[in-house]
Amino acid sequence: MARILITSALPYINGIKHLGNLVGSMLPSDVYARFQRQRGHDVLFLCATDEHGTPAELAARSAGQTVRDYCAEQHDIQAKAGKAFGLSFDHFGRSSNAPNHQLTQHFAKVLEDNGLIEERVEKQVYSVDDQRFLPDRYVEGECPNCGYEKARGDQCDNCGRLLDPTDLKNPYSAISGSKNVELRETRHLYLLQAQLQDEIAEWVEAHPGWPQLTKSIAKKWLKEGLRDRSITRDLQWGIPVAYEGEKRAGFENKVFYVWFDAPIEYIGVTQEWALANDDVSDTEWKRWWRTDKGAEDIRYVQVMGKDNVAFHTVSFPATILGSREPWKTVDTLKSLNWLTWYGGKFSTSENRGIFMDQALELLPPDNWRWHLMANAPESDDASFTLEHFALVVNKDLADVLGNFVNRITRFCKARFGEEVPAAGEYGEDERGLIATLQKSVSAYTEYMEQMEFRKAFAELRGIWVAGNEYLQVAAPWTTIKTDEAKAAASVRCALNLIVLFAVLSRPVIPFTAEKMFAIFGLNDAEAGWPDDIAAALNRFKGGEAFIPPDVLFAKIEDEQIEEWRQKFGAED
Ligand code: B3M
Ligand code: ZN
Repeated sequence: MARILITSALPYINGIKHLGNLVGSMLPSDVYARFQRQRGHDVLFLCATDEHGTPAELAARSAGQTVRDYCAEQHDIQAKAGKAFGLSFDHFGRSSNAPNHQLTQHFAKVLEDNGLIEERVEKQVYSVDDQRFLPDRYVEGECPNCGYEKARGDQCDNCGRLLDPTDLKNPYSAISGSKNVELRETRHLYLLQAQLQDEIAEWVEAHPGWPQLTKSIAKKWLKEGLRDRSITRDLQWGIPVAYEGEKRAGFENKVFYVWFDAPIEYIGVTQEWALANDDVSDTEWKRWWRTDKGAEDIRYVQVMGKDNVAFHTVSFPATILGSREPWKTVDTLKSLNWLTWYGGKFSTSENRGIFMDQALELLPPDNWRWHLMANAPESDDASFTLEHFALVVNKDLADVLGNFVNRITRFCKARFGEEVPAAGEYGEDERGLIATLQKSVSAYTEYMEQMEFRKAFAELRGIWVAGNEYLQVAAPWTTIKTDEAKAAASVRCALNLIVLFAVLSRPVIPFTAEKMFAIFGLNDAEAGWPDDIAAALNRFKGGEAFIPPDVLFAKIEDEQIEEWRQKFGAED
């Protein structure tokens, strides 16, 4: 049994997440965590809301709430949506909670002790009318790259270029719209990343097994050369620049930059999890994070969208390695491309795309989970369309899996009663099926281990199809006329297949798996992972009671697609 720590990138607090965010980190990490738990490993799966920075302040302002209330409310909304989607976090924390404050201040202190932090005076945009500095998104203006007029201080939404607020032409305040802005000197802490270049390059080299996308992004940043970066901001909301309770002189009105504290929350949420389990000893969370306290044999897996990779392969390692303390670093870093909405951006303000809460008003979570994972944006960006979604749900879930389960349970009930039939022996057809499944289950398992989700779920779909093909050939509805024992054996085999399918499908469609187990009065929590397919298909020997389920998956009709297209801004 291995110990596996899994973290999903932390969803930002400024509103409920869309399907693209979901499949970018939270859902694939959940599927993987569920898989590894079923394999019998000791899994700790964590996530939290990322709550600091200017987007949180701006969103709170436009909602007419204090940022503290706004974050508390949005955290609960996201926690509830995650739960409804079956995201099986062992804890869902908040980057604004106390553990992250202590840890972030601790890291800054040791980095400074190690000579890796320096105060520098720089020029920042200051709004005379608002009487404050305008960091990051608090300032907007014309993009120096493409000329877009509403570029934000940290990034241009039109061309994607990362910006510094001082780069903008004709800048104005995002708070008041005032153009009465000027450059003023302000003091900030800089993390001297350039000094860590070789060390981080070496650390990246030590992970040859990272997926291609992860490696290429890390290498691109290293090649450009690491630049020292400012880790403080002139803001109120955030983690105060203080060491051991004392605010740092000259930094009373400043906080740490959100991208400095957000990854540290991976450690913070581990403490939150321990505290939520009444563990105040500091031993348990350290067993997952400190290599001098039992974490040396942890396998640490991070999952994130591609835009977050640089922060996890370069910036966060700079914090961790620069601390010169024995912290655990990531072993496997799975990154995903974008899921687009009909080739474009999901957008709340422009009403384009489906968000997590809306999705669940339309259909149960497993429909989304299956489609998103079976079509995950792994090798490239992928476009979500309602037409393709309906096609996949109708074919894979309704016609293949759902139909198999309904057909065989109903047939058995009608001809043999609500009990697994005991008569007959497995023959040629069953042996052939077992041999086929033995191969495809091991391929499926291997792809899941590698977190190659598209390939894994193509394999799983193939397993369901093999079940249908078996039933087509064994045709108990025909054989029953001439050889009742043979028909009984194939019905028994097919009923056993339902449980095998439930076990294998559970990481991706847990709610449906639970229903499939319930057909036989089984508890899904006892699901392990099958090594021996012959044994799995001999689980029920006959006499076990069952209850045919209601239809597992309803088909999506054309009228529904049309209605949703209108409602969610679909365009070809
Ligand atoms: N909050 C993802 C985003 O909003 C960002 C991830 C933080 S992971 C430490 O783009
Ligand atoms: Zn631009």
